Amino acid sequence: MGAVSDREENGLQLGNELESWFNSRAFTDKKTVTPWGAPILWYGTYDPKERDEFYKRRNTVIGMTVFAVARYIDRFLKDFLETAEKHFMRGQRVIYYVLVDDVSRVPWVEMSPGRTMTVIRVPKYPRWQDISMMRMHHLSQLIQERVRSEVTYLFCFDVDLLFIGSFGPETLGDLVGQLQAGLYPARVKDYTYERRPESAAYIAPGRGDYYYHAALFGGRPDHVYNLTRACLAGVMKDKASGIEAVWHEESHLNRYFLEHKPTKVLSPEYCWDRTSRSYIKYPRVKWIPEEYSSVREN
Ligand code: UD2
Repeated sequence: MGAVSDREENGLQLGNELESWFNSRAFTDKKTVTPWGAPILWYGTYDPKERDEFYKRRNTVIGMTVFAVARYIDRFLKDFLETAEKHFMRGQRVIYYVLVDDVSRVPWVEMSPGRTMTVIRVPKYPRWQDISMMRMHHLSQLIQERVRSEVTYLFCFDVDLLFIGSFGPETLGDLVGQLQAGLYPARVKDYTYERRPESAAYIAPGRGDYYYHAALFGGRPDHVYNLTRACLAGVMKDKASGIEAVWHEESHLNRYFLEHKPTKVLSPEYCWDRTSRSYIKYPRVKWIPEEYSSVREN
């Protein structure tokens, strides 16, 4: 699909580009760079003013997808969108792609100038597991049909989240993964990867870098497209083999990121599970406490 990476676009190497606004030496008590040289973003690793200057010079449009199917529309969507309007890419051009099974129940949310919302109808699968996993199918279709020609970067979010702090353009990159708060830091052997070799999401013991969270991922549309296609292929292969990965599409996402390393990694501050930890200084998004019995239909 011929993407131009951040590095190629700027004519710079990753390290050089980051030196302009990313400080990899900000902390000694937490990792700021992955073993393959991608930045791990924490509050304090960048200067927001320099970051804003850096992105102002680019004509960037940021897309964001969120699915709300069945009871998730009434329970989560309004708060999610209202808090995103306060904190997600403030001052940037944003297109929200809201995927729902009932268009008539999408709440009205006032948008700031330069920000628009598009509502797309998706089917309601009978099982919540399929509602969650088949997002990979609908995402890949949406990227192919319109997102590729409409935005520069795309983020894909779960809906049972609230934005509580600035989620800004420092997070933009070719392929962006999020460290799952509950498994950071953790030993590789404790990551909850799919361990059954029959599954397409299988990761062998001893392998793995981090445990990534499927509640949020992103990148340039063509990279996100490749990710969604690969995860969907894994889900469908598993269905044909009569197996379902332990953490559904999240297991397939972890397998994908093992083989296609993210170029930018978001620390647990960017999707926080509300547990108090000394290294969480500035949470940006928090999960709403689980209410599975009241929101899931099976
Ligand atoms: C976790 C992950 C999620 C996914 C899932 C797979 C978190 C915060 N999220 O979510 O990314 O990997 O595990 O097991 O840990 N949805 C609906 N209607 C439904 C069911 C799901 O709209 O009836 C959508 C909605 O956008 C929701 C997402 O699918 O946020 C994931 O479902 P979930 O939040 O119920 O699953 P959860 O919290 O176990």
